[in-house]
Amino acid sequence: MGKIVILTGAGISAESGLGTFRDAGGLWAQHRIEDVATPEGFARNPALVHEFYNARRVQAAKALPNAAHKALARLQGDWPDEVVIVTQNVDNLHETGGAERVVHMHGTLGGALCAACDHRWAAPPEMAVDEPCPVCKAPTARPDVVWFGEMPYDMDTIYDHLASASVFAAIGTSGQVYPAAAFVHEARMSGAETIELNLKPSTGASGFDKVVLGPATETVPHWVDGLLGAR
Ligand code: BJW
Repeated sequence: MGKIVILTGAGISAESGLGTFRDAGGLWAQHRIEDVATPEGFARNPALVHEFYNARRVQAAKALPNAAHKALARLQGDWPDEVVIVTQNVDNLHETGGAERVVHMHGTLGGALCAACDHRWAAPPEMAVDEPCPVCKAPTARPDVVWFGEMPYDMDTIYDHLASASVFAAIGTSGQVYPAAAFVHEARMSGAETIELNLKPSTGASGFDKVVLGPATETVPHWVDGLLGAR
């Protein structure tokens, strides 16, 4: 059997109505990355960055988990060994879909972070410029998400899991953002079987043992059924 490590990206939430970043008409077609997803952009224009994340927080709060999120939760509950879900997504659809342990390597829309003292707290639905940190009172509250140039969260834990994985799956991610894009190589070096599930082959598709194409709401439940049926 063995441990299964699953990396998810924006594609798994696309059929829940949340936009991806790099697909046609995606978030990066509407906003400049440098303006809304870097610490420098936040320093230049915090109002714009809060506006971007406030809108996404409202949209994410209305979204419902889809069949792919629910299938992964079922796998986590029924697989006899550990199933680790590492998501790059800042929504909470894995959790509302029933998953119990989720590593949010790029943070969450539900979190606020003090840029001065690193204190974290639950974000209000709308964050505002100059909102004070509840602990140090500095007016430096920001969304608790990981921007370009910042260190993603829980990297030591993730690399430990990759080193002991029997199966590694990447679902709905373009493979264009590091370090997540390199997880498949880490897992392969540890002897894991690797599989990509995506609408179309990602940038790193040739690095996987197997690639399954189609919408996540179809491919993921089918893949999970196969794993659980083969036990
Ligand atoms: C479907 C579907 C359906 C659609 N069914 N599928 C030069 C070389 C290498 C690296 C670097 C470099 N220069 C700079 C870097 C590092 C940089 C980086 O990677 N830059 C690249 C642009 C080159 N990375 C960083 O800065 C990271 N930090 C870092 O590296 O720290 C140092 C370090 C070193 C070593 C170890 C550890 C650390 C931080 C990256 C932070 C990314 N932040 C964002 C914003 C987060 C908050 C937010 O949500 O706003 O994270 S950017 C954005 O991209 C977001 C996503 O999580 C991330 C990945 O996107 P994702 O999920 O793959 O979405 P898309 O849109 O790209 O793809 C969607 C996919 O779904 C597609 O494949 C579709 O086909 C598919 N799809 N519908 C199935 N229905």
